[in-house]
Amino acid sequence: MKIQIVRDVLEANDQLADSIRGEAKKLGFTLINIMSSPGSGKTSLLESVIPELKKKGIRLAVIEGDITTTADAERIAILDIPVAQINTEPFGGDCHLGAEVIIPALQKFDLANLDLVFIENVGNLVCPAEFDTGADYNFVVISTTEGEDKPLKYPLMFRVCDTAIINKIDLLPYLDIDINKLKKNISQINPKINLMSCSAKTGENIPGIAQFIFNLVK
Ligand SMILES: Nc1nc2c(ncn2[C@@H]2O[C@H](COP(=O)(O)OP(=O)(O)OP(=O)(O)O)[C@@H](O)[C@H]2O)c(=O)[nH]1
Ligand SMILES: [Mg+2]
Repeated sequence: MKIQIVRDVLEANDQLADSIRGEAKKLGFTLINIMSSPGSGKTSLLESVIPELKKKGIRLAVIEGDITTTADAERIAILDIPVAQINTEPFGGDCHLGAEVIIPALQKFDLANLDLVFIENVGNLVCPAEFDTGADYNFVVISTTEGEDKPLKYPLMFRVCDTAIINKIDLLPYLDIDINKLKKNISQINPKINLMSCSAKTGENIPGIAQFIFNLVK
């Protein structure tokens, strides 16, 4: 008898993540995983970008990941799209979403009739970067209030992401941050990353970000 040993948790996660990407390809939907520190504006970005995507005819749904509460899911449900909440507290309060929790969340949706599913990961700039969710694209949101040095101090997040969105640019007049230095630090960690900036509050550059996401949809 041959016994297969799964070498580690990350290897098991990677296998599940690949199966999610295979299913998304087969069914024809795109999966985008949005990560950031707590409070950088992931939900706010979704709230501003989703109406634009709906206007373009995109059929979408959102998976919300939080340690506890359904607060973000309730904010998204107002936009009249399907939303599934994952709370990690019942299984140890994980600070990230692994592929094994994305699978049952996806099963709550009518996937054959969706073009795009967003994952809002647990607010954390470290752990979510280590676990492949099965997403086709990974986005990091970083707000102007976090300082220029975060890409250098938390490099893995910026390495695994295809796209970085600098949010809260409406606050620039009130902050000491040098946005060009922040952009330079992001590009230093990942020269290939797509770099955009916006204000989810005022709507500045939101149409451009919606168009960018529209172009990623299969
Ligand atoms: N001034 C300003 N405030 C913003 C902007 N985007 C979000 N906020 C505020 O920042 C706070 C956090 O925003 P959320 O969208 O809840 O952030 P989040 O990343 O989803 O937070 P978690 O899910 O808890 O990690 C809220 O008070 C928002 O109103 C922005 O562009 N400008
Ligand atoms: Mg949120």
